Amino acid sequence: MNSKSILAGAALVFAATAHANPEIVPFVGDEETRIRPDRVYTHALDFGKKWNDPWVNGVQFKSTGQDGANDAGYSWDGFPESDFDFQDGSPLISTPHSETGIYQVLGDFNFGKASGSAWLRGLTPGIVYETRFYHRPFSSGDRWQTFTFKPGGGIEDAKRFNPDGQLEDQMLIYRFEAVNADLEIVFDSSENPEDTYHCYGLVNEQVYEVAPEGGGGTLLM
Ligand SMILES: [Ca+2]
Repeated sequence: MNSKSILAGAALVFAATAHANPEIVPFVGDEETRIRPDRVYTHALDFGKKWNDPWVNGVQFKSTGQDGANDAGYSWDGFPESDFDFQDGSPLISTPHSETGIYQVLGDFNFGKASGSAWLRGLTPGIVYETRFYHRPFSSGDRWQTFTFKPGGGIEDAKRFNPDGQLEDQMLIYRFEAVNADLEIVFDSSENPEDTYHCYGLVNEQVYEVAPEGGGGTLLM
């Protein structure tokens, strides 16, 4: 089987394989966030207190502390507690200076969780979701982190990454089929314990609806 055949097969059987390796993808501005108003978001969270409920591409984020719930019945808890706001005039290193959209999401963050778990709750088993953490470089030093995503069923998918290792904004993307109602994300900053993850904002998007009779479902492109 050549590589194209493997890729095609992977797409067809994704509902059965259920999860993919987390990946880091650079992005520039709202247009590359992959956020779209025609998608279903169980969570669209903005951490930090400077900006209140910002909008990105027609999707409104909910400003929050370490835990909370939204009107759609989804909740979250265990996220970093301390908040930090960039002061007016503080440059965003790599984001276009629109002062709207993802600029606001990246204008404040929570931090201080060196280790331990956070959860996105209320998911529907059998539905495939994509969680995306949005972050930006904060300094020129190292900020090595490892996130381990645990959607249930003993599945653990880890990604080691350094948000400060480049001059570009990045997304940490994890696609998975929900096994339980909760996605657990284990934070680990032990490589740089003084430089914990800066949690700016995230979404959890429904990307693939699995048919109840195993008929393949509907891929939402
Ligand atoms: Ca934020």
